[in-house]
Amino acid sequence: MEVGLIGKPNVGKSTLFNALTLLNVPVGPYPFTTIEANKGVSFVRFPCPHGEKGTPCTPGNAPCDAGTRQVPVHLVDVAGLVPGAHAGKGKGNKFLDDLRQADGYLHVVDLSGGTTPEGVLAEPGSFRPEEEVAFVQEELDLWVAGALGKQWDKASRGWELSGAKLDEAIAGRLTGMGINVGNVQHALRDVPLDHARPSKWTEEDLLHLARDLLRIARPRLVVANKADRVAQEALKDLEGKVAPVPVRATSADLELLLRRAAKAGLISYRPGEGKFQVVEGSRLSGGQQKALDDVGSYLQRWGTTGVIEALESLVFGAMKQIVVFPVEDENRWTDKQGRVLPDAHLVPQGTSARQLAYRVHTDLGEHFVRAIDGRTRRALGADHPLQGGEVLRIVAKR
Ligand SMILES: Nc1nc2c(ncn2[C@@H]2O[C@H](COP(=O)(O)OP(=O)(O)OP(=O)(O)O)[C@@H](O)[C@H]2O)c(=O)[nH]1
Ligand SMILES: [Mg+2]
Repeated sequence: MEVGLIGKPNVGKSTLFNALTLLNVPVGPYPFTTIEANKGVSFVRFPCPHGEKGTPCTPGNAPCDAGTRQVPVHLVDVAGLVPGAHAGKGKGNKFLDDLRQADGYLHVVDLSGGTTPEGVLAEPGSFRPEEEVAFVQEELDLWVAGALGKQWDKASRGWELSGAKLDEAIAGRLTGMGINVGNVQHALRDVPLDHARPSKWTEEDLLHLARDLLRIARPRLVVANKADRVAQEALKDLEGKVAPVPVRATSADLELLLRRAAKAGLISYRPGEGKFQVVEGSRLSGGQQKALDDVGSYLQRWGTTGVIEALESLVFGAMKQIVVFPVEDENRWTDKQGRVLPDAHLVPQGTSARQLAYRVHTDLGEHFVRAIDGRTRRALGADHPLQGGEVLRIVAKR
């Protein structure tokens, strides 16, 4: 699972990336600091079921922090996107190529309105964040419409003559973007078009279809960043204008500061908490003390920095992912080596037991016999839809 950080230049995508991964990629107060995409791993939180067993867990892929599993999510931070990017403006299509693998987007905007559409710093309040939401989305729509409509007349007449399946033919044009037949079928149901005569579809029709395909295949959440520079009314206003797309206010700058101070041992702080404590005996410089005071007053106004909540709302809300715990011993909840609850997997809601088996290992999927619920010990069939937090053993023929 990969999440793409998208948005116009200079809104704080790389700062957010650093805050979420604790990596150290360059950030700067001007457009196009990032050109080559940055990749890293972040975490979303999920309660660990080890307490039910009364034994500590032995995490492999997802560390357990005081009963909370940190489930990994891959992030990609790409170059900023300016109006006309789909046609090559700014860094053009480059960022689009880097986004092909992303399953969902955190769309970062400057809530303070202090950057031009090209990402040049301006007076706060001089630009409207909802306009960024609209133009960035439009660029993505045009990108997909471009791929969809390549030599459309010739191709669509060919399908009509050969009687090709429309959904498969269209999906075939978009596989490089990770859009599948199921997504196309869904979009074809939504958008009223004459399925027997695709050669009659207009450019506008193709744009509609592209727009719908992106909504289906790429859930997104608007990250209203630089919230430390504005009052809360700005968030309410933006929410009203971009609904039903979910919005979260963040200060990536302050979250980065907190996480780095915690890593340096100066403060104790857990991402997502509305407070931090200076570690006894840490010697803070005047500058550090002032920075932490500023964070404190921000937290009083906003509650938290909003950063981890933004990622979690995207993953668990918009992208509808759940966490499951495959084990090899349904009684002890261990793998073959005796490790307790070794793995936590993120899978889409509705994933079946057999689909999970395939994710763990192709062999396990192919030789799937049944699954066993680790709590009730009941057998679960191949089509059983997994539940969030489920602990289960997959039984396969040897
Ligand atoms: N006040 C404030 N400034 C921020 C925040 N997040 C980022 N910035 C600042 O915004 C500027 C741009 O940050 P970057 O992370 O480089 O932005 P970007 O979107 O990756 O920019 P490009 O790579 O050029 O597209 C830097 O000066 C950051 O310190 C925030 O939450 N609050
Ligand atoms: Mg950047």
